[in-house]
Amino acid sequence: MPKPWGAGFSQRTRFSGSWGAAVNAVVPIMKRMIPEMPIEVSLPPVPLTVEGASLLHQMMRFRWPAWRALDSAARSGILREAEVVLGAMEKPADGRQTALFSLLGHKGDLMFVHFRKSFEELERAQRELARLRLSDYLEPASSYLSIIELGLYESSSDTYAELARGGIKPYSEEWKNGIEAVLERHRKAMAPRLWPEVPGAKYICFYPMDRRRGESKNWYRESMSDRQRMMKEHGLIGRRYAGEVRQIISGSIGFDDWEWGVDLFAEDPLVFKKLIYEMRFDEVSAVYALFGTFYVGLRLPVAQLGTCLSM
Ligand code: 76R
Repeated sequence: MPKPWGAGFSQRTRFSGSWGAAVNAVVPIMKRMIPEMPIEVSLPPVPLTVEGASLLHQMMRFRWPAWRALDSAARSGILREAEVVLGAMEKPADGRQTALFSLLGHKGDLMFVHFRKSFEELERAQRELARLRLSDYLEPASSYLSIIELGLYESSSDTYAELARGGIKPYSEEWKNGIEAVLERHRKAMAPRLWPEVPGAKYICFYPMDRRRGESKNWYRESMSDRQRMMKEHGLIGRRYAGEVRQIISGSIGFDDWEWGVDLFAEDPLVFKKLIYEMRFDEVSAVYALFGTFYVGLRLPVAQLGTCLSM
């Protein structure tokens, strides 16, 4: 009986070295098995990822002149309706939650951050918000669609190498089952990070970003071992801020205009500046990172919406 794929992967001992070492170990076997196939072709360049919550950020401008023109009874009626609906959406329920933020600057006034189980649920959340009378006073300024993603750079090479050692042809049914078994294990182990509540910190910093695909510097042409090394260094810098900042990385390739969304949550906004500044010197940011628009805001509990919009 062959052992089910994924069963042996928890022991990291056999491939505890670098990706390069793993490739060296695999080459002779691969040559014997599929001599016509160069190693770069046979081992996928894409890191394995596991995905969790579907995310929609909606940045809205508030129509102050129209709001101001209402009498106070009309305003409180609209607020009461909004508080009931948004109050229910704000309560975390099994991976579903909508949080409100009051944005600083001209890029928007309010940001709604929806965490849901699927795009279908996100679409419903978007409609629930649009149906509120309060929405007559909200004007979309921007939005961002993504899915929480954990990149498995550390273990992707081990997994690919282990399957290759077993003589399993890349992209075959057996290979796909092997990969799926490994991913399922990771999904279970990482469930709390894949389906988090919106962190309760006072401040949010959200921005989208790309990895550079330039003529001379192109992340997507770098070897797996180089990317793995750079991502490891990135993670080490990040970990120094572990107690001060919560980061949620969401993937948006195929969903939105940038490749990743970065959400940072902290009690002190200065931490955003320090962390992001320090990361600018890290190779993966210094050479390969391109950034979109930054949005910084304060958490706005729904119970305080009325005060925030009071005249
Ligand atoms: O998820 C993990 O904790 C594992 C290690 C890790 C990965 C895989 C990690 C750690 N990140 C990962 C992936 Mn990150 N991160 C950013 C930015 O401003 C910049 O220069 C970059 C924006 C910040 C501030 C940040 C913070 N990270 C990614 C990816 C996906 C890339 C890919 O897969 O190719 C991007 C785009 C990205 C960007 N990262 C951490 C942090 C912090 C604070 C950590 C440590 C978290 C912790 O250990 O608690």
